[in-house]
Amino acid sequence: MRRYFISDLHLSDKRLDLIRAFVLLIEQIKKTHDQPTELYILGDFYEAWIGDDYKPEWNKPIIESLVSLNTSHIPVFIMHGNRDFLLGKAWLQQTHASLLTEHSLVYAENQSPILLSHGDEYCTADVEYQSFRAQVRQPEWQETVLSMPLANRLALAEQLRNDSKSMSSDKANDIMDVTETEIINQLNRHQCKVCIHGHTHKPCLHKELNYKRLVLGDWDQDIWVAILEDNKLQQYKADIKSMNNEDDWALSNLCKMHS
Ligand code: OKV
Ligand code: MN
Repeated sequence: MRRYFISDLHLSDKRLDLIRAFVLLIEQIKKTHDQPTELYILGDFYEAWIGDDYKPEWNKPIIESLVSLNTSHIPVFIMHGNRDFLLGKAWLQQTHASLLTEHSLVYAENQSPILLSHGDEYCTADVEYQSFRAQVRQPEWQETVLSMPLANRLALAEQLRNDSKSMSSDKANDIMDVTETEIINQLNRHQCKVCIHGHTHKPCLHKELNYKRLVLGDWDQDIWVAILEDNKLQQYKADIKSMNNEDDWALSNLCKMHS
């Protein structure tokens, strides 16, 4: 069994190079499909998803790639992040992806389960953010927003994005990171020894005494992908320029981040 984990791609029309990199990655996942394979997207797949009725041209290759995985019998699982919490049933139906809840477990062979999350729920030191998060995750708030015209939603998302940019420049770096004890609590609650999340844009494999925490990188100058195979979990990266320049970019061009 081979499982791929990606997070924080932030796909949008502003980064067609990232969209191309995603399409190339999917092509490679299909080409090397020699055993049961799954793809896990741990949130913030899009830079800002404003509703499933938003159907921009740039999203077509992305949807096609996801559909092609389903056709190739590679299940896709996706989780909401803080920028794409409006991904809904229509999008899931169109892509044939399955929605994962906040704390999902993946059962690797002969191992305790692995805890999956986006990661923002662990940033509890940022009290202001947690209340914002609670608000935008309310079904009533989401219904109100989804009833607005697309143009207004686009503007709202842009405004919130700018609010966040000016706020985060005031916030200390540690406030914006996860609170380790929150993670330990969730690991204990689910009897896991390993977790994978994104969100913080601080890619790393933290090896603690009793557990491991793999933090996926965000897609920007490099793309990041973690692979779980034969009970081994490893994060890889590739630089986006080399991906977009090469005609035949292959998974073998991925570079190990840490062991
Ligand atoms: C994070 C905070 C913004 C605090 C909005 C659709 C919708 C995406 C969005 C884009 C911006 C959140 C989600 C962010 C934290 C803020 C503002 C205040 C207190 C929509 C898709 F609904 F409006 F249509 N946004 N982001 N804030 O940059 O992550 O922490 S954000
Ligand atoms: Mn995030």
